[in-house]
Amino acid sequence: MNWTTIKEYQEILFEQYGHIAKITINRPHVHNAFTPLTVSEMIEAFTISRDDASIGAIILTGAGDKAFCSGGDQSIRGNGGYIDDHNIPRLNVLDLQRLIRIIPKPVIAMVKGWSIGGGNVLQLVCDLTIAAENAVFGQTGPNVGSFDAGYGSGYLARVVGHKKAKEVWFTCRQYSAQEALDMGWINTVVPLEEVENETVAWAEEILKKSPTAIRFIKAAMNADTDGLAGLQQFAGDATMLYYTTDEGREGKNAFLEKRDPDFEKFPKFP
Ligand code: S0N
Repeated sequence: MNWTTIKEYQEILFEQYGHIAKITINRPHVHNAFTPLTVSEMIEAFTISRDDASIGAIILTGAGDKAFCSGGDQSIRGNGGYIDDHNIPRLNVLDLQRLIRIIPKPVIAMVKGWSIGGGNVLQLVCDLTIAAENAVFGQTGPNVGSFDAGYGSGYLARVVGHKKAKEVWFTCRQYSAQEALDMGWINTVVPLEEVENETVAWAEEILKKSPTAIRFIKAAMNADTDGLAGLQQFAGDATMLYYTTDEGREGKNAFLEKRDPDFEKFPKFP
């Protein structure tokens, strides 16, 4: 597959193939553990992908075949978060989790090897997960003095059920790709050498569908899980759509033309 670079970064790769963007955590020497810089670079790449109308789907993955991501880089974990170049402790991966949830395009995790800790929460918040046969999933928080009590726990419980989610966190066991598939944690498992073709095939299949329909389905499912914040996202999508209608434009035009709006002409659908 011929990926072309969209922008150069220090700790990620950001590439495009057709209408698909691929964001790759590029720290294979630490199983793609992330730093505040890795995360801020991912946030920028996701934001560029969101704004670029030519991009319809985004793949998130890790460099090499050994790991998707092993979570926060423990070597720079300080008091209150992961320490950045300005000596500020950050947990900015939480902002990235939210961005992946609200970006109105499908985000697909392509998992090879370890998907562990905060890395595994990243694959969880992606809309779909395509795993290679060598993928291993698990949380380590209670072993290493951390925990993700947000999406990492509550949303995991929605996805795999409360009993399994508690098992995952209480025991810190590691699960094979097949076990994760059986739990409904991921979408499919394929041989390692096929995982990229398979992930691109899924993205291309979705790209043939109505982008507005996909946008609303994603927002609706997230609204169900995210409460008022999810509803705000869904409502914003509805407003965007309303702005494209004659009825929506009539209100703005009437204001600018200093006249009363004429809404009577618009149909009152059942
Ligand atoms: C993935 C594991 C199981 C792989 O084991 P394996 O194959 O034996 O490889 P290793 O020899 O262990 O690793 C190879 C090299 O990579 C380094 N390394 C691996 N993971 C990390 C990491 N996370 N940080 C820093 N370095 C890492 C190894 O040290 C080794 O280097 P060398 O060769 O130089 O010795 C195994 O590696 C493993 O268990 N890794 C640690 C997994 C882990 O505990 N991750 C952190 C979990 N917590 C989070 O991710 C928190 C996320 C977060 O930000 C957050 C979000 C919301 C709320 C709270 C938090 C929070 O911070 O708490």
